[in-house]
Amino acid sequence: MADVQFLAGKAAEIRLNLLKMIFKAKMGHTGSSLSDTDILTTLYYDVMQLRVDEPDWEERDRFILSKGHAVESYYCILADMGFIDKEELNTFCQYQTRLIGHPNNKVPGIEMNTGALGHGLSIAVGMAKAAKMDNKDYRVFVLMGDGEQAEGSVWEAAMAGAHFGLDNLIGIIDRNRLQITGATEEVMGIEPLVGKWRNFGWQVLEIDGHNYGELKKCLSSTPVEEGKPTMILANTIKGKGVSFIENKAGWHHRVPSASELNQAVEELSPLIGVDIDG
Ligand SMILES: Cc1ncc(C[n+]2csc(CCOP(=O)(O)OP(=O)(O)O)c2C)c(N)n1
Repeated sequence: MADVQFLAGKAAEIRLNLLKMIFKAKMGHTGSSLSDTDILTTLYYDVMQLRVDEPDWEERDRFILSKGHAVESYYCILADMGFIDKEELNTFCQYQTRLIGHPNNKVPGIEMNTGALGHGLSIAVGMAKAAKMDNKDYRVFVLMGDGEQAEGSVWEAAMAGAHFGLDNLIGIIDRNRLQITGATEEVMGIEPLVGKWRNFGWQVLEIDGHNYGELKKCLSSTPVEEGKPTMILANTIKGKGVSFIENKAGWHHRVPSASELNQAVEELSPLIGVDIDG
């Protein structure tokens, strides 16, 4: 179990690493990755049962990054944990790299290729159903964007998850209220989101997606109700952690300049805890 201070320090380190990686590659989804860093950090360092030296361990919890464009936080966590070499982060988006701009399962620790929005939940439903059929205890976590809720296939999967009573399935929505071109509600209205998921037969929890205490408690206390899948609406800030990137749709896939990177380093460095390996 990781304490809250450890998670905060680790998340700051991941944010710093992903910004450096994007700066080097001259491409990436800056705002989207900073948005979900706290959720992924809590999942990977505190909640999920995994074996770094045995990525395909049969009993492992599964994770699907359905908002696959935000792959940078994911790669930086996998590298920090040891699934891949930290040096490999320098190859992000270069010719013939494994670390392309969206998750792919050639990378150890990644279950499934994603990037076209709206597919992750269907994949997760299949995995959770397979666990039930095989009498396995592992859980399946899937992270979606709030803009992604506009994809029709999300709702087919929502029906199936409830229909099959998949209480080993935990969806998380990174609810930063922005998508690629602007406010989610302006591009395609998705409210009332809580009511929609409840009416589709899911247990719905709403939390602060940057509060490690809330994330830890909520992500580890699933299933909330036997026979029902859980959907966690995590309220977040797109670009979280860097003042001039926060809450700006333009930073969805903007790359920081050298001086912007320096400013981000100044803001994030003090947050990296001394007990980083503890
Ligand atoms: C099927 C599909 N349509 C369009 C896109 C292009 N696209 C990439 S990211 C994005 C916005 C996603 O917004 P959101 O789900 O809110 O994620 P955020 O980055 O804000 O966390 C879009 C429309 C895509 N990847 N897949």
